[in-house]
Amino acid sequence: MSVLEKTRSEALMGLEDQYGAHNYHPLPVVLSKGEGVYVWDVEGKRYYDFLSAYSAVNQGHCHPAIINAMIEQAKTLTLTSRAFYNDKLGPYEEFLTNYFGFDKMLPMNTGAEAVETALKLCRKWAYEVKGIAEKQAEIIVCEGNFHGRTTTIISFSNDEGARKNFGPYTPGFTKIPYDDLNALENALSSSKNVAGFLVEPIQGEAGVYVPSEGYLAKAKALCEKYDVLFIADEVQTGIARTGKLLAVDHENVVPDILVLGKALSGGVYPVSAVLANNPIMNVIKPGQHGSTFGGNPIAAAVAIAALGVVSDEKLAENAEYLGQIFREKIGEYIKTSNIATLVRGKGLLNAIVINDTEDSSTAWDICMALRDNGLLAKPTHGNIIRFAPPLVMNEEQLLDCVSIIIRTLREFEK
Ligand code: IF1
Repeated sequence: MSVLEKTRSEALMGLEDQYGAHNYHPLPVVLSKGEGVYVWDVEGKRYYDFLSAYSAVNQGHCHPAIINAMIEQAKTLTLTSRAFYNDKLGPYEEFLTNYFGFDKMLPMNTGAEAVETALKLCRKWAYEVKGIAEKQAEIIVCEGNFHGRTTTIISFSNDEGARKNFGPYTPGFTKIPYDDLNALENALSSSKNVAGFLVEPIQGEAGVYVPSEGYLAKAKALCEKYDVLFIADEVQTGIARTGKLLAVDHENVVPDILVLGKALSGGVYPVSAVLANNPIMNVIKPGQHGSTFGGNPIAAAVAIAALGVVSDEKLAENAEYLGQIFREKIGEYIKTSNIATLVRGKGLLNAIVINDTEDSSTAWDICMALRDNGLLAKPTHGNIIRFAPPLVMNEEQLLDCVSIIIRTLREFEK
């Protein structure tokens, strides 16, 4: 790396520092190219990407089938708004609802917008179908949740960083511990006004926290018992990440409302969607919800191509297979390690717990060393590192990555 080139990285980080809001603290690496499981920095150094843009790039960077679909559509028609029909939205809606097995979908752009859509849909259903009295609807959420950054969504977060001084907060949410069926049944039975239960099948931000086996299926059954909508936020866990198309598929759960984002577009374009059956989706009438960009022709073309890649390249099966190997190999290493204490996850959504306190910088320091060794990952807390490579990885690449990770962790053995 020449002195001149090094200055380029620093100059670019300096621009962000000077002209950009300081709402992030990125790992110091400036990327300028991506292909498959790899990204390159401006100095030309290649890395394995073990974040996949928080599980948006499941199909790998710049997948040609998705990029071509986007380019072709971009040359033809980009945006009509929903004031008019366009020739891509209907076929996309048909494709998506068949793909996931629901009557209808509602297209949005970002994950947070899709979560907001699900919450609005749930409340409206509660008043108009379930018969809850005006303004009384409650939605149960879980401690440690992450569902996005809007004022309503952060109202029910318990991450102080995400919440503090952004109030007043939106009422109507009841928080219960995650992975606790007794708490769920208590909350369901103690009020007639419960409209929905919003849950991540695996809590990502909390540190890839996988609930006990059977939790999701039993939670769904409880929701049915109390006539409450089970809302699955699969923005991060969906689209093959955990070794099934959806994480709820591991327990054969069909949510009442399914929330998708991120890898719905392969990370190429902001595309999100909410899926539900007619008795729920039909409560939304013209003028009651929408978005300028939601359902635009580029998004439609990109999402169809992105889901095509998931099926054609059997990404769920690959994630399942490689995830087993990852946890087995890292698990073996952990037996003899005093720096790593635990590996957990499903498919290729995994985390390693580091033997230090939550407020330590050890996980960050390890991520810096991983960067130097050619692999990019990000801590989710001071002592947890998330490992989520693109699902197009092959076994040889995964084993190479495992050896980089173990070699790096060994540098931190005391
Ligand atoms: C950031 C975390 C991941 C999500 C679930 C909705 C959304 C997300 C389950 C909102 C978004 C992101 C956003 C990103 C960090 C990231 C994240 F660490 F914060 F928790 F992935 F693990 N539901 N998750 O995970 O989707 O509006 O962002 O499209 O920088 O905030 P969005």
